[in-house]
Amino acid sequence: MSLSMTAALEPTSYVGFDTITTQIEHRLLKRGFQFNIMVVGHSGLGKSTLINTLFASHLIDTATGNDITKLPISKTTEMKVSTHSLIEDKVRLNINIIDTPGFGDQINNDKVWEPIVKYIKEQHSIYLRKELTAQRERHLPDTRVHAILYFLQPNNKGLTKLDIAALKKLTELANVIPVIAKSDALTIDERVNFRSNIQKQFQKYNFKIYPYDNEDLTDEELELNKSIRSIIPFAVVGSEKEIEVDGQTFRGRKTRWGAINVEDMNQCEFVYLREFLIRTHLQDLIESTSYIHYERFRARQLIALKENANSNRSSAQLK
Ligand SMILES: Nc1nc2c(ncn2[C@@H]2O[C@H](COP(=O)(O)OP(=O)(O)OP(=O)(O)O)[C@@H](O)[C@H]2O)c(=O)[nH]1
Ligand SMILES: [Mg+2]
Repeated sequence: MSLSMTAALEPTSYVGFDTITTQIEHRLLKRGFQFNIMVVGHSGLGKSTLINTLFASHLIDTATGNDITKLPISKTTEMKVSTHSLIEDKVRLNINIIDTPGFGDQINNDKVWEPIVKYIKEQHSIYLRKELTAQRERHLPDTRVHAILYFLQPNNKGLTKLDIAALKKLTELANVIPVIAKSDALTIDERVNFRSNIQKQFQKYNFKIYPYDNEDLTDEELELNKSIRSIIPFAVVGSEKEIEVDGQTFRGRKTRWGAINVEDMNQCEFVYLREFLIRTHLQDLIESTSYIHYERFRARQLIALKENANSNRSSAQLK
């Protein structure tokens, strides 16, 4: 029997299979979407604050800054996973936020990324075990880390040794999106310069920074990725507070140079980050985690299992 592709026919009367997209949509809407995002970087860079700014909700605790009356000061001291459900229109987004303690606080900062690496691998491993059981659940719960926001200090120099070591590990395991934290500390010119230095370092060390191109993408999507790559790392400013300037209130910060509106594209790149992360690449982040990072983990594990089984068998034969 041979299967041949023929030219597409248009039925003579309406059949209705064009509703399949709506049918899929209904099913997906019912189930909701799962997105797992992790923040990593040096201590006190506004990691927890940015997450709250991003989802416009107070999801996790942050340091309270000067306001020591509001104890306890919520510096992140251990890895914390919090689960939230947000609703917009008919879409339910379940978010797991993995907040990690800042680097640089420990006496020995040699391997501070190890618990983070361990967490990411563990989620892959949990998923794989679920996948390999004889009676699989219909929808496996997904805790795999879909995006890591990596915070760089606005030091106007470049990556620290710790950043280099951590980024090397993390970019091999997950989708890493670096941001320049607290960029209100830099002038616009300084940001441009700093970014270009960092981009050169990324190239030098050959870090695979998200987004990735692939053959499924259209020309427009490739073009979009290219323009995103040119502004990575995004220079962001986070704030949970509304401030009032000249009768206008907005989410922002007061700085030495005046007030910064985090939503204003001319003042910081927070809006670009949100656009990219949530409005254009949310699905791609989830898919690339599964197809690239998890797949690599899965292949390695299964090969190792097989080799183990083979060597057990041959040692049994030797006995
Ligand atoms: N100037 C400035 N301050 C910020 C920014 N984002 C957060 N902050 C402030 O920086 C302090 C630390 O913020 P957090 O969000 O707790 O920082 P973190 O990175 O989670 O800190 P650790 O959990 O201790 O690593 C708080 O006082 C924030 O208000 C920013 O973009 N610019
Ligand atoms: Mg924190």
